[in-house]
Amino acid sequence: MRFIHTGDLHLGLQFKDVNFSREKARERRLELWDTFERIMEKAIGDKVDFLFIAGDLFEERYFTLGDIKRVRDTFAKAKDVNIVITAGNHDTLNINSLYNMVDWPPHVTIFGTEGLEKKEFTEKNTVIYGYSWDSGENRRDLFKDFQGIEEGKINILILHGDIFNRESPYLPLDRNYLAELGFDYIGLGHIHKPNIISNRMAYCGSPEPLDFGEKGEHGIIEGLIEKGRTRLEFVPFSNRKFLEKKVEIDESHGYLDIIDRIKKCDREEEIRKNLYRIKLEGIVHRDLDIRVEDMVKSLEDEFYHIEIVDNTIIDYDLDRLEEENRDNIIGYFIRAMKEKDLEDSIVRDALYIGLEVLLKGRAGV
Ligand SMILES: [Mn+2]
Repeated sequence: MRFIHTGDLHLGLQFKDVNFSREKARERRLELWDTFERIMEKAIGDKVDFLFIAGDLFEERYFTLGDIKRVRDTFAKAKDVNIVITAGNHDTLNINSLYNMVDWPPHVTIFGTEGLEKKEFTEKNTVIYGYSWDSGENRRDLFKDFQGIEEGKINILILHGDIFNRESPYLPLDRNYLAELGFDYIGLGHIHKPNIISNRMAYCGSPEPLDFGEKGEHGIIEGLIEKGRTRLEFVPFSNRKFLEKKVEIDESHGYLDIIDRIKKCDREEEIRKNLYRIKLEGIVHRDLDIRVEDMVKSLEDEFYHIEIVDNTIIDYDLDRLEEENRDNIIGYFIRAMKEKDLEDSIVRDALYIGLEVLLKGRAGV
């Protein structure tokens, strides 16, 4: 039995947590749709038996009736794939939800909200257990009446929940307990970082990353269950990646040097495609004013998306500062630090950071 496991697509997301222009947010929303459609095409092309969607397929706050019809029509094309859905906390299933506004084709199964349910797929010799959320928070004990898996069949569990935090308001799950139940595969949603927990359990992660909290590769899980063995593979699938890069500078670098170093933080084709947060680190010459807005403007044509965080510290003119502040705390501080070893980079950093605080305090008086 072959399957694709996805979830946390968040179709319709507004990207309010990301520093996007309206146009870029719109473009990114279209990319979420594109990735959803590519996953469906892959499921059809690979002739998988099942496509599991482990919650947060869409953002109910922003989704429309037209949108859910588009989802239905996309599913309709994959008529030979059993599509199995458990709703999560962003696409909850209840009387008002869009899930209930359309008629789903027979090969689409949406789990109910009354507790853990079992669905049988006789021709695939497979039973699937699942549960859909009906509200935004959830601490249900889904397994209190669980009768155990069915011997001789492939047993699958699909859930949207949290195996990492027992105090989580988002369906806390006991990982060890789940692992001992004997499922051939447990497909999880909710945590957006893809994570193969064991050879029979995985978070698929968001196939298209949604913000700088979701850095690196994102994709889908492909699985094969054969003769009691489960094989899993994470397959990168996203259009773009969120990436964070540190760029080190020192007192010798001018504005153009810094721009140049930022441009070289990654390969050109990557820079044109991905979403970057650049962290400037190190010591900057005292005459150089780092204005990140200006730098972003200078780099906008090269990068698809760039944000710059300035973590640099200023290289002060120590002799002049000491002279000007002979009788106050700034002067005492410089002298005290000079008595330690200023060649030592830790001492120097401490000096510069301390001076920044002291000089800012003075400016505020
Ligand atoms: Mn989610």
